[in-house]
Amino acid sequence: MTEDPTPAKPGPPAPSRREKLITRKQDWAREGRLLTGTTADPQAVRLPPGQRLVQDWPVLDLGIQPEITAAAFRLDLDGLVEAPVCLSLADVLALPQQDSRSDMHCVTQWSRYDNHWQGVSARVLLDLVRPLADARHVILHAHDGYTTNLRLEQFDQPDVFLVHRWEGRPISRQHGGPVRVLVPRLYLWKSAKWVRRLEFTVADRPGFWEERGYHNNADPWLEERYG
Ligand SMILES: Nc1nc2c(c(=O)[nH]1)N[C@H]1C(S)=C(S)[C@@H](COP(=O)(O)O)O[C@H]1N2
Ligand SMILES: [Mo]
Repeated sequence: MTEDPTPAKPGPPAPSRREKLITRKQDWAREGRLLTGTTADPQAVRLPPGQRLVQDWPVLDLGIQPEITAAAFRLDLDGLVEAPVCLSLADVLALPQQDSRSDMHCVTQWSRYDNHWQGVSARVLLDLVRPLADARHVILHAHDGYTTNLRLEQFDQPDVFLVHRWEGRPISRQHGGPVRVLVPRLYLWKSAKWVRRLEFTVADRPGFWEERGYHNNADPWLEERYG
């Protein structure tokens, strides 16, 4: 027997972990995974339909976990605002701080109760930059290229924060430290980790998962997982 002298043609490169994760989550959206077909009243039911409680805090992202040092951290708030600002970490810490307790709900099914946060309320940020009358949306941009979109009234809520501490400790790099956004009454993909910019706009602009089959509004009690 002789060996075939022609080397095997190289196939397409194997999909990366990131591509696999994106494909899997797009498949879930197409299949309507986890949908129970029910809704619940958040005043009456703490655990949204189809969710399961966990004790630990899972890590979910696209696999790039940028290291943002305290010295390098900058957050731009700009677009349709009267007073755009670029905040350093010291600037963020010099704004009024608040403690908050809230639950988290991830579209991959886990929910985690009673997280203790410390940070700056979205309302403090709104008072600082003063959105113009035609501002309707806030686009969140992150250091890993991730984006997500909120309506201004979803951002303008008492439990929405720029957070830098969880359970009394600085938020770890894997969970989006030094500073991430927290929007606890929406699925957690709306809470950008490693936030870099909050852009106020007149037009809506679907973010990374919203463009890939995930719901624009993302209310867990209405099972707005996909759409
Ligand atoms: N910058 C950035 N923020 C992100 C993501 C991401 O990939 N990049 N993933 C989102 C998704 S899909 C989820 S479920 C939560 C997970 O946050 P955690 O890893 O702290 O649990 O972060 C959200 N924010
Ligand atoms: Mo997610």
